[in-house]
Amino acid sequence: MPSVLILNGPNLNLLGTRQPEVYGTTTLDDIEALCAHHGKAIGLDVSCAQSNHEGALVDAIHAARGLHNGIILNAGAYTHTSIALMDAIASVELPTIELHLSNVHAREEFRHRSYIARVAIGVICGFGAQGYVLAMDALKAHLSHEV
Ligand code: CA2
Repeated sequence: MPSVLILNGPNLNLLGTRQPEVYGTTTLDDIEALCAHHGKAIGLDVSCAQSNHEGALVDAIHAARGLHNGIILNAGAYTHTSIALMDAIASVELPTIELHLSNVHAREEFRHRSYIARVAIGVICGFGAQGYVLAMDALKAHLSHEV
C-alpha cells in the first residue's frame, strides 16, 4: 500500500484553540484522525507529524525518503520564507502537495509567495480541513499513474 507523510508546520498545533474565524474549530488531532480514516477508505497508509521548528521539518522530509511514497505539507508560515524546506523537498524527490487551510491568495500579500509551490506537484488551499482529504485523493491518483 502506498504511504504518505502528512507534515504540519509551525503553530498548527494550536488549531481549534485560537482564531477560529480564520482557521476553523477543527483541532490538529481531529485532522489527523480524519486523515487516518480517509487513508483506510482509499488505501493509503498515513503517518502524521508536526513541528514548530524549521530544522525538524527538514529532518522529517529527509527521513521520508525510502519510508513514504509522497508528502502532504502544510508548512505554515515557513511556506513563505523557507528556502531550506524547498531544497529538502527537491532533494528527496518525493511527490509533494502543498496544502493550506485558508485561501492564502485572499489574504495578505506576503502569503502569496510560496517557496514550496516551486517544488510541489500541486497546491490546495482554502478548503479548511477538507483540503487534507482532497490532497490525499490527489496524491493517491498521482501515485497510481506513476507506475
Ligand atoms: O492556511 C494555512 O494553512 C496556513 O499555512 C496557516 C499558517 C499561515 O502562516 C499560512 O500563511 C497559511 C498559520 C498557522 C497558524 O495556525 C494557528 C492556529 C490557531 C491559532 C493561531 C494560529
